[in-house]
Amino acid sequence: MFEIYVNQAGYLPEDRKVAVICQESAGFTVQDMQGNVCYEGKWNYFGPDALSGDTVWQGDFSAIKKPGRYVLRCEKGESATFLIGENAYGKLLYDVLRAFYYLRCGCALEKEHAGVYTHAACHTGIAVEWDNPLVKKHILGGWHDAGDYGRYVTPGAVALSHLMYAHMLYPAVFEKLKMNIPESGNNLPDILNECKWEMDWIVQMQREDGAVYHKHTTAHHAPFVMPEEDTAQLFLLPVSSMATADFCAICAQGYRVFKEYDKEYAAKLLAAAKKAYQWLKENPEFLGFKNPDGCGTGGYGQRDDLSNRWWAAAEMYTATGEAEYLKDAMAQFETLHFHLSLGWGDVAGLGVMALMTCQYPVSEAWMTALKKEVVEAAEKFVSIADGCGYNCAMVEQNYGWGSNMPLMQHGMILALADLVEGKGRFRNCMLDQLHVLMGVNAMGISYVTGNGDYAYNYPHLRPADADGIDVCIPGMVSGGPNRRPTDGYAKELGLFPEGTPPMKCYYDDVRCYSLNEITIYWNSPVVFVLAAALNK
Ligand code: 9MR
Ligand code: ZN
Repeated sequence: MFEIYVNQAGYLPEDRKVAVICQESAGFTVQDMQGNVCYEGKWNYFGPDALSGDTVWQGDFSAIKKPGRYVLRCEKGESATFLIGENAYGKLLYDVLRAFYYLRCGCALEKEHAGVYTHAACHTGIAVEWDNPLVKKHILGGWHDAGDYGRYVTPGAVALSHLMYAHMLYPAVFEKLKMNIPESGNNLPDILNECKWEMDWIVQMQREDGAVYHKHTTAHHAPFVMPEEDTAQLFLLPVSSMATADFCAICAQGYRVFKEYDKEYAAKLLAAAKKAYQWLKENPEFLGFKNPDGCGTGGYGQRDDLSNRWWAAAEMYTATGEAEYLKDAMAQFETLHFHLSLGWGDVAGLGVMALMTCQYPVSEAWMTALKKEVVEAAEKFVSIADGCGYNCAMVEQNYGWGSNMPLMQHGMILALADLVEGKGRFRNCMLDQLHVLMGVNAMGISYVTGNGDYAYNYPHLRPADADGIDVCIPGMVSGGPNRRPTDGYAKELGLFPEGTPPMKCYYDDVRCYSLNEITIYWNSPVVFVLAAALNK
């Protein structure tokens, strides 16, 4: 634990750089690894900060632009070391993107690509329908969702969408990025190779009639064993309208992305999307999802499917330019309680991203209104961040299960606002959210494994525990602080006495799934924000 908090990955040379300390100190120096003083700075008193419970001083060292590895020091202590340079986020981006490779299901992870984190092929059995075991389907692939081994359609579609939009909006960042995955060197950028792994799984989740199974899991979460040892019967859980709508949206988006590289594959995705859309039209009522008796894997239930249907319509229009989809999208939009949300449940923000990238005509008044939503949300985040000693754009309610998701989604929205406006006025605030994730937070911790001198290391992630290797697989993003942990251990351990500030409701322990699990949709927005940061 360090006394001075910095982004433990580092900073791009031209960006703002602000460290935090929570005790009074005369001033600080920035030193290189030889101990040479490169800069002397002063702490500026920020004052008491509500959500961390800390009294905060900030120290600006933006003046240092020379590439190198540095550390901050003062008479009260020091910071983690960090990089300044164009490549400050190189390892981080590589690791958070490669996390998806480590989560691949249905194949072995070989030494050549996985290093020490190998395992044999997993979840290769034949799945049966939960309600009718006579219906059997051999579905293979996808990413494990999280600390558990399930494959779920709605979160899978959302993570895919974040990654594919990162590539679509910031292609230069990924052009030459080689990920050392089995497909590296073919004609696709590696980020799309990784996406294809999930896409190939998701298309198998569609039923003959166009509807889409909600999830592909065992009846209960496996014990903490390696994935290939989780050999319990696999099930296809009932179809839901959310899964069908998200499936439709992601296949339509996939069509746009893959048609540049593989027309046949893209056409297959569009056909699947159309079939799902047809089912949605014929089944306009909400078909939600609740775990049936005897099933205990993740629920991913929702109260309605309005945002999912709107995302689907928006992606279908953007993919095809057919007027009927736009008409549907506009009608769906009217029924929504619109939130610019990019999560596994409310996906309305992804519909906005579809229309923002649409080549076909969309009414100017409507586009103006949608863009205004983005810019106003970003302005709100700036004002929240200005009121926080850590420059964090989060309110108390955001500190729930997986709080690093709103943190990074706010970063995504700040990036989108800059795309909409083209003035760059939200860049600092967007980067601040990344800095929070990477160490400028009340725990002084990096929430990405293997990245930073003081990074968390014990996620609730089955293989990371079962492999017997103490150093965790790198690039895994923790769910992060949760002011109302629901797992037994957090309670049993008496971790957070009444009044613990939300930003401090965190503990690095494998047992604490409501504080320290990982998921694909907590990693994917980090990839997006990093791409925005690097796209200059
Ligand atoms: O990420 C989900 C979080 O927003 C919910 O509050 C929580 C409880 O319903 O579930 C989380 O999702 C979990 C999923 O159900 C199963 N795989 C692991 C997910 C992360 O903990
Ligand atoms: Zn598996």
